[in-house]
Amino acid sequence: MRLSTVLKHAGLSREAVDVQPVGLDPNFVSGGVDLGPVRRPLPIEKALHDVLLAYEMNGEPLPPDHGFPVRVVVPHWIGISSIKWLGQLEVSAEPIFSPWNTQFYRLFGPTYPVDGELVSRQTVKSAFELPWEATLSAGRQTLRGRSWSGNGRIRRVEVSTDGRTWRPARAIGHGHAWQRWELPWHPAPGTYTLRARAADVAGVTQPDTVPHNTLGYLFGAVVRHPVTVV
Ligand SMILES: Nc1nc2c(c(=O)[nH]1)N[C@H]1C(S)=C(S)[C@@H](COP(=O)(O)O)O[C@H]1N2
Ligand SMILES: [Mo]
Repeated sequence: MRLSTVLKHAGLSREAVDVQPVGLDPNFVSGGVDLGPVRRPLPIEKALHDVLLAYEMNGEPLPPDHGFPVRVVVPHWIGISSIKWLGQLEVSAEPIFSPWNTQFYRLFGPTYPVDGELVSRQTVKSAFELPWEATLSAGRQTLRGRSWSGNGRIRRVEVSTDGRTWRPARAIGHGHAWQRWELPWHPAPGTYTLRARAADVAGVTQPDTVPHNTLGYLFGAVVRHPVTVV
C-alpha cells in the first residue's frame, strides 16, 4: 500500500515537511547510551511520491526478518530508510532529527562538511557473481554479475579483465532492482583483476575512486575483483 494513501486517510496537513517511521524493535543502545527506537525521517515529497508500506510478500504475510507486521519500502534510497517492524509514523511541520540522520548515515571525512552530508539515494554499483579471490579454470568461462543504481535502471555495463580494455556485457532480462549481465571470457592460467562499471538512466557512471568517508557509506567506485585462473 502507498504511504501517501495512509497519510491522506490520517488527515495529512499541508504544513507537513517530514514523516518519521519508528520501528518496534528494542531501543538502540550505543556505548551505554539509549538512543531510542530505530527511526529516520523522510521528506514529505519523497514520502508522498513512491514510498510503500509492505505487509505481504509473494501473497504471504511479511516474514519477521523482513519487518512483520509492516515495513516501509523506500525505492532508490539506502537501507536504513526502509524501517522494519513499523510501529508509528510521526508527521511534523518542522524538520525531524534522530541519531539516524544526524550521527549515522552521513558522510564524514576530509572532503565533507564538518557536520557531515546526509545520505539518502544509493549510488551506482556493480558486482561479479564470484567468490572474493575466485579460482576459475582456464578456457571457456562466462563471467556473470549484477549492477544497480539509486537513479533507476542500468543502461550499460562494461567489463575489463586486463585493467586497460573494456568490453560491453550482455544484459540478462530487464532488471528493475538490479540488472543481471554476462560476458564470455577465455582466460589463460594466471592472476587477474576483474573490473565492472555500469551507467544508469541518468547517465551516472562508476568512477575509479571515491572520496573516503569515515563510516564507509555509498562506495560506488569500480571494484577490483581478484581472480586466479589455473
Ligand atoms: N526497525 C528497524 N528497521 C530497520 C533497521 C533496524 O535496525 N530496525 N535496519 C535498517 C537497515 S540499516 C537496513 S540495511 C535494512 C535491512 O533490511 P533487510 O533486513 O530487509 O535486508 O533495514 C533497515 N530497517
Ligand atoms: Mo544498513
